[in-house]
Amino acid sequence: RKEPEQRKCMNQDIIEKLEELMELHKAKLGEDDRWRVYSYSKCIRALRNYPKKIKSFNEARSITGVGEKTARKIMEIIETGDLRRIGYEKTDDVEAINLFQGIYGVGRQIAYMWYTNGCRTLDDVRARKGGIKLSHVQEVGLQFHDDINDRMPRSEAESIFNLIRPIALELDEHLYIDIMGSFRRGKATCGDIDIIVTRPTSDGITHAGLLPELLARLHAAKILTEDLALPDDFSALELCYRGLCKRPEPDAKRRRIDILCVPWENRGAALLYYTGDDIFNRAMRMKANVLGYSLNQRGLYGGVVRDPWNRRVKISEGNIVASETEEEIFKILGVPWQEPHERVR
Ligand code: DCP
Ligand code: MG
Ligand code: MN
Repeated sequence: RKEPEQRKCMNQDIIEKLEELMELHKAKLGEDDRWRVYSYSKCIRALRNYPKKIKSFNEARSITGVGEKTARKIMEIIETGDLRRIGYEKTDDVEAINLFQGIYGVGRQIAYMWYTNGCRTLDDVRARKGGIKLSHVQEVGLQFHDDINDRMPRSEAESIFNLIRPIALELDEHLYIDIMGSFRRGKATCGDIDIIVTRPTSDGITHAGLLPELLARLHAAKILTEDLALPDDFSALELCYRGLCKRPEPDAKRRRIDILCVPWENRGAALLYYTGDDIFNRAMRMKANVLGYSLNQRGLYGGVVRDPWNRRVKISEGNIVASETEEEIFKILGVPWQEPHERVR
């Protein structure tokens, strides 16, 4: 469902084959498959950054992250244009499991279980072959499988947003609402619509209570059609909704929609997080960590104390040093400002 990669590199043919193989291992459950996915992803990253077309085994082997077995695979791709291993790994379990994992709400474990119960196709799942049971979310995911796996043109995301915005502003004319994600990055197609909602607090009113009322109105307007995930606790400060929506035309497709409702003072960090892309976010978080900060969708935190034995564990959360604007966060991290469309890997 990800936007196809535009950027080409010197070893694109090799990367594509290794990615195909990696995807096959991703579908499997074994400990060794997990390890292979990790090692192929490292190798693919190294190949992306390698500036020359690889010509020999020794050259491939000299790249950090490329082991002996991978170097042999690289040579096979160079010499034959193919990788036989892909064929061996493409067993029917992998195909069925990949298919089932394409259903919203279905992970690897469930997909595997359905396979074990004899399901091979979506129709098998629809027929509940093997006596399998589906959660409500999986049922919705199955019913709208094709719609959900289709990316929408940017114009459709915009037109749905233009239906939502007036309804939101009618609820509270002071609220701030905008589209984030791939749309804000200027992509031609969007996998879903990511909406952020917040509200200035200068008159003493906050964003609290906005989301449930907005959801009720969007349901009443028949724009929201199915809920996939509601916040566990509507009194939390930061709320995230996932669902399906559609335009009013009878033949309109269901589209995935995410709505994030955040406190006004966290809006900059939320905008930054929700604009992405995910790889850019990872780079920003890493940069923050290196400088002794910690970055999440709520803000940039300073004075974080980490457990020296396990750097992932924070002994002290620290305190927010920036969260109101994206600009401040870039500035403190010493990262030159990047427009949303530039925020890609
Ligand atoms: N995000 C992230 N890490 C994740 C998931 C999301 O940092 N694991 C952030 C960055 C994403 C943004 O949230 O850009 C929106 O998430 P989406 O999954 O909707 O991704 P995009 O909007 O970027 O792409 P798509 O067009 O496929 O929806
Ligand atoms: Mg998105
Ligand atoms: Mn999303």
